[in-house]
Amino acid sequence: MATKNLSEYDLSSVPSASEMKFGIVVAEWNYEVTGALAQGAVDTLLKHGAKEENIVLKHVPGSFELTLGAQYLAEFTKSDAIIILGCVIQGETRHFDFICEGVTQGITNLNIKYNKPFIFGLLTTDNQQQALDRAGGKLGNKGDEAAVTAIKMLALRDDLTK
Ligand code: DLZ
Repeated sequence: MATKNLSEYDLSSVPSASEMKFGIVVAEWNYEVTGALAQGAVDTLLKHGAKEENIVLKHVPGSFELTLGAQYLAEFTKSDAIIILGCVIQGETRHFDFICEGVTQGITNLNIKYNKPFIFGLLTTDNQQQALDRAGGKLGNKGDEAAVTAIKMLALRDDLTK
């Protein structure tokens, strides 16, 4: 995957997503950023063959709610993989640390509990400009990267279970 630009990758290394089903959960906080992440993720899934009807996109209020939102998608939809998109910007309170730690641990636990990919698409930045740079700006779009990661993880599952 890309290191310098989150949207740069070898197209030929991405399998077809035509038979895959995706859930996407997006935090409404910092929506200028998270909306762009979501658009990037959807566009990338479609680019690699995913069918529109196989993509379920839902919103939650803030990043702290992403874990439960992702669990709802796993429980109540037929999603094979869940893409989790949020943006936490460092402020003057310790909210930043609490939210980041909570979501990171929560997503890790979901991967194990459901034995399916829950993709970490949470931007954790010092300021809004750094976030915009990674949401379709000069450093690409982390939503694109998250979508490619979801496809690759499902392809790995398919390879090992065929
Ligand atoms: C409260 C809060 C703060 C201070 N900052 C952010 C942020 O930068 N990004 C984000 O997604 N959410 C933030 N929130 C909201 C929390 O994630 C959560 O929605 C509330 O604490 C309610 O549980």
